[in-house]
Amino acid sequence: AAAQALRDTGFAVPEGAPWTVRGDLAQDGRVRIDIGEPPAPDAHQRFFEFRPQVFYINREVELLWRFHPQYGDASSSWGYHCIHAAPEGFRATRPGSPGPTFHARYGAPIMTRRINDLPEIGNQPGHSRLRFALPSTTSHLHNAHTASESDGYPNDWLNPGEYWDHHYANFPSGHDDRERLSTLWYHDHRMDFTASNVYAGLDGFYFMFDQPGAGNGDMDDETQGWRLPSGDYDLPLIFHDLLFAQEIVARGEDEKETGRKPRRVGREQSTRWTFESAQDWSDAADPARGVLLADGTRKAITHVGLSAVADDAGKSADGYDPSPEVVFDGFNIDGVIGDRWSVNRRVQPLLKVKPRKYRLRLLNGGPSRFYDLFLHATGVSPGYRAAVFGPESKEKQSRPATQTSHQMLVVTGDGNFQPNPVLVNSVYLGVAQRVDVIVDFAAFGAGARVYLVNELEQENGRGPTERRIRQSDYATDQDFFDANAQVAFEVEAEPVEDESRFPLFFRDLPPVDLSEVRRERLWEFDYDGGLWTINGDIFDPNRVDAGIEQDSAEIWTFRNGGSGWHHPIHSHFTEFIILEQDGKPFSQGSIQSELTPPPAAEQAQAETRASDTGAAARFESAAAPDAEGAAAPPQPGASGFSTGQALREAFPAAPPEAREGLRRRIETLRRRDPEALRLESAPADDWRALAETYWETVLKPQQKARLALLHGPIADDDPRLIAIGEAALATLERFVGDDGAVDEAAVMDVLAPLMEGRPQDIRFRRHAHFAALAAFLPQVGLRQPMLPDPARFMGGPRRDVALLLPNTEVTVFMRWKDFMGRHVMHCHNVVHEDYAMMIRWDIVPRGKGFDTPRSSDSVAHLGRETESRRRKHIEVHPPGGAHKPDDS
Ligand SMILES: [Cu+2]
Repeated sequence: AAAQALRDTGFAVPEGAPWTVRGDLAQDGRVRIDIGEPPAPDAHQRFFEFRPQVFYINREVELLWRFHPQYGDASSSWGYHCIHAAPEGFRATRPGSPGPTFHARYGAPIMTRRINDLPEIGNQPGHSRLRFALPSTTSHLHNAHTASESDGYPNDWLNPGEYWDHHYANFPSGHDDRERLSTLWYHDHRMDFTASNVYAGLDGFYFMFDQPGAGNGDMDDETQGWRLPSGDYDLPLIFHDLLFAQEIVARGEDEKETGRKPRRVGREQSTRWTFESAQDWSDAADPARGVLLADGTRKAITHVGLSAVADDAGKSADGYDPSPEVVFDGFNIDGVIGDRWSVNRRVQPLLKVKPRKYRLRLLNGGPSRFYDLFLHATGVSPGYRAAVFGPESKEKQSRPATQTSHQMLVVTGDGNFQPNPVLVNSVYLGVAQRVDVIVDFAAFGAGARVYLVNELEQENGRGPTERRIRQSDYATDQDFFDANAQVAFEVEAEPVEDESRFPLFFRDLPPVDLSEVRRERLWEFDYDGGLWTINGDIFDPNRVDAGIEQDSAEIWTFRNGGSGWHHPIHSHFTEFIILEQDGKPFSQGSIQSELTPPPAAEQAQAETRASDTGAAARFESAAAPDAEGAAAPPQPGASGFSTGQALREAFPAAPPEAREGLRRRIETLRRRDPEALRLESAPADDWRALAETYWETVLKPQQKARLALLHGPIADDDPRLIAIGEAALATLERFVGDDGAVDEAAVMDVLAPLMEGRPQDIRFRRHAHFAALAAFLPQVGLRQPMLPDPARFMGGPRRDVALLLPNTEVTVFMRWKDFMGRHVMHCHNVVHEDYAMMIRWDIVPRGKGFDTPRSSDSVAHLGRETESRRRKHIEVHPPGGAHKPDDS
């Protein structure tokens, strides 16, 4: 009857949908569950415009988990048990952590009923064995375009036995296709307990794909659209560092109660294991669990992780070896650092991979550690490095292969497709950041071991030291990998089909339109008396710190008031476009972002070239894709793009204010760093020779590697390679006068067609001129043509986490569309967040915005009563029988 009532209001309830069914779920009869009342359409903004087409029930459960073969059978963890509710019946994933990977699609809205089935806290049997976490939960889908009431607001928490409906409308902000996102993740966001609850296991991936027939795009199918590696070859990898207890007692019970002796298996006794003895988790994972496709079906995909020993803690724990429990120091306000590396909550797993391309979705799940990930390999086939990726310097060429990292092709940063793929040496991840890379394992050859190694030193929760962990500090390469690799891949011999491609273009970023800006705000992040503050205040859900007008944009500046702290800053609901860092402009063409403090040991050396280093590091990676495009225009057959159309889409006529903005940026650059646009140290008759040297030693190997990715092995005299060099040098000649100074008029002349929307007047592909400028100008002024540090990808120009390094500032542009209501901005070192480094901001009607904090009582927006959606569900009762541990 309830379902019929819903249908009468126009809600598309499928026949036999979950809210008409009660009884056993089709999961080997384990769980009988009553899922409560149908969802209430009027509790959701724009429900009828985005009617749910796919229904899930996601239970948060406590379970037994095997972190590592040497750590015993079953530690405690929290995770998810997800059920797809279809007219033809229920299908469930096996409980596990991370939770199931959602394969969502634009155009296919989802309704997920989240049920808190966690045990109560307490010491009695059957109560939670994770003493540090709080079984009170909310769930944030980071950084989806989701209405407030479904967004997992920190105060919208549930207690055990309650449920909450999350409506994921799955449409891009403002219906602008450039706003589309890709790799998202969901995680607990409970006020004051986010760090502990995520650490306990409450997180998972949510992928967004484009709908079939959308033309170009990310289709979840490597025969369509951009043809990225898909299905089995699209691997989610979530990084958590963990700390295990030194002493454990069987299933966390007190010795007093059980009379059993504690068994020591923790940190002191278990030495770090080695990859030589690694268990292959790819074989152990149950292929029939853990992935939810957009149409609600499950597909057999082998993922590491996602597989519990048993769920419903306390009901099925007998017979297991006592195992070390993860521990969490809830009173450490700096941040929590573990000494074991887990990927998908397996400690240093080994995965067997096919000799072909993979898309690796890298996610820093926190709570507090930063990563700088490099790809290393052992047992590589001869000829691999020269033919495919190429050493980026002669210095590296002379080192043993195992001591040279291999490049990765970045496709997304924080879920945003980059305008072009970017070839990088490392991927830097602040907490909550995601970067998707493509790695071709075929290139390494059968039997090769490929390691993803974190080389960023971090000793406490305050942030990384920025010192590189050096391979040469270890007695053997294997010691280095065992100590620092997060995950290892072993390349199998048997060839498989690989229909995936490396596209030349993805989509363009949404434009910055300063005419949309209604307000500018400054947020200063600091520390005060044991709490983390924003503008001097701690989080108060009843105080609204910013009133943002619906359908407007704002410019926010994040300022780090501390000299010893790193803060990865995240704001919900909409992406940042980074305008400036420390007052220096961030151009759309530059991919590298934050200016990284040079390693301490190299500080003195760096100071002598300080004015060049920043610019060089920023622009280095931008040069790779763009300079190549200068001579090798995109092939319509390869990418599906027509060049003219891509250019028209990329450069509509820019409004006068944008043109003015660009002019201002150039002026700012000149004012702040007068050397930036000059070649002062290059004698007029030498600059061309310096440029040629730089081409030969740095850019050419990079371009060769990039061409090789696209077209196969490339010879030194390949005409395409030569053309790139000539085009870049010609561009440089056009911009640089005989005296070595930049001809600003010439630069503006080249920029004009872009700003005025006359793409047909552009001789080279977009950004080619910028790239030549950016790559060459700083370089030819350097005495040493080598970069001090390999190019590192730190997230790109559009993202949802801004890395706020000590004593720095980041200025971003954001726009808010489509929904009203309350959200938060906070530090994503989630320990800092829990110690109050968060603000509430509300989207309010036009004309009702405000600058200074107000009481929430005085803020009118939709007036929806979120309390009304917190319902008690009737009962959940596991059948009682022990659930046998599976092979994992
Ligand atoms: Cu912080």
